[in-house]
Amino acid sequence: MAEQATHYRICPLCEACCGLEIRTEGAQVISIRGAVDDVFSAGFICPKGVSLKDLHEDPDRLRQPLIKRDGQFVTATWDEAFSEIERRLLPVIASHGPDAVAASIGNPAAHKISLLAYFPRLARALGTRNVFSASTLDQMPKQLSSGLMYGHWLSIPVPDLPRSDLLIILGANPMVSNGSLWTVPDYRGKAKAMRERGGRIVVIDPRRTETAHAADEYLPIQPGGDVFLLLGMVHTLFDENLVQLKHLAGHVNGLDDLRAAVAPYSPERMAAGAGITAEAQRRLARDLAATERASIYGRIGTCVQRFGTLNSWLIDVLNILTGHLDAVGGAMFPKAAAFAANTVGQPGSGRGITTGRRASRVSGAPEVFGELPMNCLSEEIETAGPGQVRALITIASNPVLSAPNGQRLSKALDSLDFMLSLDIYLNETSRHADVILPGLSPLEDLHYDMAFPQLSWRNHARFSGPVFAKAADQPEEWETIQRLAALVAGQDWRADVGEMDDAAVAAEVRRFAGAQTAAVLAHLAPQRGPERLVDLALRTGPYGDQFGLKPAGLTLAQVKAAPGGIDLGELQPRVPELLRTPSGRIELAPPSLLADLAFVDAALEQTPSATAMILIGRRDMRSGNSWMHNLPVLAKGPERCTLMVNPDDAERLGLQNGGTARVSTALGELLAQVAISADLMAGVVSLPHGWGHDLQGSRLQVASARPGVNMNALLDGEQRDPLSGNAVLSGVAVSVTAA
Ligand SMILES: Nc1nc2c(c(=O)[nH]1)N[C@H]1C(S)=C(S)[C@@H](COP(=O)(O)OP(=O)(O)OC[C@H]3O[C@@H](n4cnc5c(=O)[nH]c(N)nc54)[C@H](O)[C@@H]3O)O[C@H]1N2
Ligand SMILES: Nc1nc2c(c(=O)[nH]1)N[C@H]1C(S)=C(S)[C@@H](COP(=O)(O)OP(=O)(O)OC[C@H]3O[C@@H](n4cnc5c(=O)[nH]c(N)nc54)[C@H](O)[C@@H]3O)O[C@H]1N2
Ligand code: SF4
Ligand SMILES: [Mo]
Repeated sequence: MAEQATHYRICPLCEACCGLEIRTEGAQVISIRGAVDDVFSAGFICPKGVSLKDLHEDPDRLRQPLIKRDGQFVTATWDEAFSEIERRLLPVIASHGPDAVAASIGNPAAHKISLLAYFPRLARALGTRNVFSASTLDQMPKQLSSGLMYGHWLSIPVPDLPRSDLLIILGANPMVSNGSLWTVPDYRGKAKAMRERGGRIVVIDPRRTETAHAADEYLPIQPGGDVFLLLGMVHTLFDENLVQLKHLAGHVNGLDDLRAAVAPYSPERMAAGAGITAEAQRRLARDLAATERASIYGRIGTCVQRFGTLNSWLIDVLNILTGHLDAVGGAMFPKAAAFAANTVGQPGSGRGITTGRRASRVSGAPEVFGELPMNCLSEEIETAGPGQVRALITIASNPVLSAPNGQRLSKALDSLDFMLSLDIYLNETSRHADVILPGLSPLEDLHYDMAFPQLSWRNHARFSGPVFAKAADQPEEWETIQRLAALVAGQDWRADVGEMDDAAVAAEVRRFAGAQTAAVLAHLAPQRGPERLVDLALRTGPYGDQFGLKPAGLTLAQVKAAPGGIDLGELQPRVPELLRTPSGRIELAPPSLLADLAFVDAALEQTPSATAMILIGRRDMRSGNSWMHNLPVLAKGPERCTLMVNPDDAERLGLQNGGTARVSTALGELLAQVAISADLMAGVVSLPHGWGHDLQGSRLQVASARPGVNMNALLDGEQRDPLSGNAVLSGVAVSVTAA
């Protein structure tokens, strides 16, 4: 009989980062459960966690490199694949320069230290301005507003739910998404406990979501109307003398500028645009001000809009003006054990952030956080001239489905001189590649979250090792990226990859350790790869042992020795220590944001079309963006790619429950199954994203059997928030008829 074992493993499938207990017998997974002893997630798991078994076993998951020969993919050795990349990619760089190669990095990279920690090395080696990521389909507005206000891109406050008495949720559905820019496993349980002790949750959303059903109050909002609501609320705080900075007094700049800027936006003037009465706006502002432990939290619904950055800013402004930012029970800043820029350098002030250090070639979109808007990728490939993108590297990125107008991108990808995908599937995007290099199964990979402890409901440090050994000849993804970095830099990619890593780490350590470099490296030996980076970051981090200077401090060895992780306690106030603005204060009125208000005035003048329906997005518990529909345990059950329609609209439009609707825009049309639901506000329809698995050339047996439709095929890709470059993915006018 094969040997049985129990493993601890952090789930990489969403931001909740649950600790899982995985029981195995030989090479088989017998069970996957929430790890009860996990200090952070305490036994929580969702259906996706269980699907790690299916993912590990999925026959479609790539285990060997593929090379396209005469239009057909054939399996290849790693050496053959790298030789092909060398043969095809280097001439592009040699003839057309670094900007001719673009890179697109996708959502799973945020969950994989192998990708997240090593991608910067590849980007640097490429030296291209054309770096794109899922961030501009998602949270870039929040990162920009946080950067402008607090001085770093990842200083993002999260609700301190366990100690809160009022939480206002705007454009987020944590009951289904399991939280975003807020790492909060078991939101449901935490919300229930909070309400049982007298706390209140208010949800504002165009759809009465699962989160709204488990809240005390639900308010429908006009899609895209958030900026009006938020301005009306901020206006109310000044108008009714409710501003109380409390502990933040002396730590903010720009209060008078802010007061003047919001003066024109009375709730009465905002009501029509928001679809929320002036009285309700005022009451929300008063409740927030009058409740001692409270906060407002907004997520993707507030970001994927024209005014995403203004929304993200105004949400924090509300928390600041009511004294709830950085206060117990309010919106607080986590203090991560490793990798957080807001824990390094001089506490209390810094260089702040800059944007627009370069611009995209075709549209002139400014660089934000080192990236250009994903919406610009197609035009950069299509438009001839110096700097034209002729080669693309995608890394865990599926923009053909996840970005607007994937049909246009598909055509553009076919015109490239060379395309390389680092991906575990042959799917809608990677089918366009000339070479595909697969990563490991999550069960063969180690795990340490670089990003999410900076967004977590509680401070902690956790690590998990591989459950199964990987195949001997398959590289870890950091090795693949490190080797690629050498290749594009014109170095010998056949050299020892561990030594390449040694050289890169030595250079990084030298930058802060100077003469101590050798001593620091000796402390970290013999570790390599991500483990060495984690140990370095933990030990030099805010709880670290500082290589022996603080003997009780954290090391990776200690974290490894605690299978359920190490708890680092409740969130603590961090202002001014966390600030990295040049002023050393919170910037309440960044000029670029105030300037954007002029466009709010223009938007107020617009009259909505009387006939169009407004399309919004939706997430489903059993999905993860565009790539988990191939896992049988998630794919079973009723059709989930449905068009939700309010009963009155359905009657008016002649739509039947279970019938088919034709949804169209100038760009295209699709046919979707109708699901009539009183949860949706009148005039609004909802479709999930990440579907449309019927494109030729993919290898997704399960997903292609029930492909669903791609809502992003209706979006033109020209609409974005000009400040952050984020795409508009919700609140788009469509025509809906019975089919
Ligand atoms: N099960 C599952 N979980 C996931 C994912 C998944 O695909 N499936 N994806 C993961 C990812 S990558 C992310 S970024 C997170 C996102 O996490 P959340 O932000 O919680 O995601 P959504 O469920 O899309 O919630 C967005 C809400 O905004 C609402 N909305 C749409 N338009 C507007 C608007 O104009 N104004 C307002 N106020 N609300 C609006 C929608 O109705 C929806 O309820 O989820 C993560 N978790
Ligand atoms: N209309 C609409 N569109 C949206 C959204 C929306 O709400 N509405 N949400 C947006 C959001 S929030 C996001 S984050 C983006 C996500 O969009 P993307 O960043 O494109 O991410 P996914 O769709 O999750 O696709 C992930 C890709 O990574 C591959 N992959 C999975 N695991 C691994 C691995 O371990 N290694 C490698 N190398 N590859 C792997 C998968 O096969 C897949 O090709 O979608 C956005 N698109
Ligand atoms: S909530 Fe997210 S992290 Fe937790 S088990 Fe589900 S997919 Fe994994
Ligand atoms: Mo996302």
